[in-house]
Amino acid sequence: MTNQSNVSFEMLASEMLPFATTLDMDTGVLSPVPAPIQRSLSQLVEVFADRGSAERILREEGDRMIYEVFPVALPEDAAHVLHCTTVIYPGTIGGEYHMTKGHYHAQRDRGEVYLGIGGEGCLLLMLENGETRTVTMKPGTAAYVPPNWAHRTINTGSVPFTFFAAWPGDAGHDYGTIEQFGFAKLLVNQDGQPVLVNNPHYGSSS
Ligand code: M6P
Ligand code: ZN
Repeated sequence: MTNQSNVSFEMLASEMLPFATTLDMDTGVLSPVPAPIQRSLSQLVEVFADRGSAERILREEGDRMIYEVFPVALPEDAAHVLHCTTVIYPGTIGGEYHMTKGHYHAQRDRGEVYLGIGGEGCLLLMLENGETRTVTMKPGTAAYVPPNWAHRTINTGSVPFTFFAAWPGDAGHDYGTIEQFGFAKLLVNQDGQPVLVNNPHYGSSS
C-alpha cells in the first residue's frame, strides 16, 4: 500500500506512484493531508452581507470556525486531478448561513465535481453576468460545476455539511472577482427555511 508520503513535488507526473487518502465518512476529514485550511469568522467578515452582525459576534462571542478544507498535496498542473474535502460548520451570521468564500476558476474553462458526504447544504453557482443557479446537496449528491460558473457551498442544516471535491490541477482559484463584486444572491434562514434573496451589495466593491 502506498500513501501520500510518496508524493514529491520534484517528481514528474509520469513517475508518481499511486496512493490513497482515507475519508472519514462521519466527520468529512481526509487524511493524511499536510494541514487543513481553516477559515474562521475573523477572516471572513467581508464575505457575509451583514458585516455589522459579523463584527458584533466577534466582539461579543469571540471568533468561530466557519469551515475547514482538507486538500491532498499535488502539483497544480494539468496532469493532475486536485481533490479535497470541506467541512462547513452549522450556523448563521446575520441570517446568512455559514458558507465558503466562493471562487471562479482562474482558468474559467475548468469544471469541478462535488460529492455530498454528510449534512445538508446548497451549492450556489453564478455566471459573470449574474445568472444564478442552486443545487441542493445531501449525502450522495454528485453535483457538477460546469466551466465558467463561480461556486460557493453553504451549510443549510444543523450539523456539519461535508463534501468531497475534484477539479483539474491547472484550474486555479480566482477569489478576487468574488471579493470585488460578490454573489448576486444570498441564502438566508427565514423561519427555519433557506430562502434565496438578492444581495444588496452585489456589483459594488466590498
Ligand atoms: C471545495 C473546492 C476547493 C475549495 C473549497 C473551499 O472543496 O472548490 O477548491 O477551496 O471548496 O471553497 P473556497 O476556496 O471558495 O473557500
Ligand atoms: Zn473550484
